Amino acid sequence: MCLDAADAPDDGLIDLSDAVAVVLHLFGGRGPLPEPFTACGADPTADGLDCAAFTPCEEQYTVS
Ligand SMILES: [Ca+2]
Repeated sequence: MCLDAADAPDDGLIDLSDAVAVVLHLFGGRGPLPEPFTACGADPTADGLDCAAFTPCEEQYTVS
């Protein structure tokens, strides 16, 4: 499970604001989501969320 991947605005919480951020990005003309948006990689922001594995990136990037 990769909770970091669900934290769209990178605020360290999983809540409705994540869905709103994605909708605004896709349909509201908002700029890109926080890094590592569009790429595989670690979340550069320290927070309480973890990313043990993210299937689309498993062969490209592994968190140890
Ligand atoms: Ca969030």
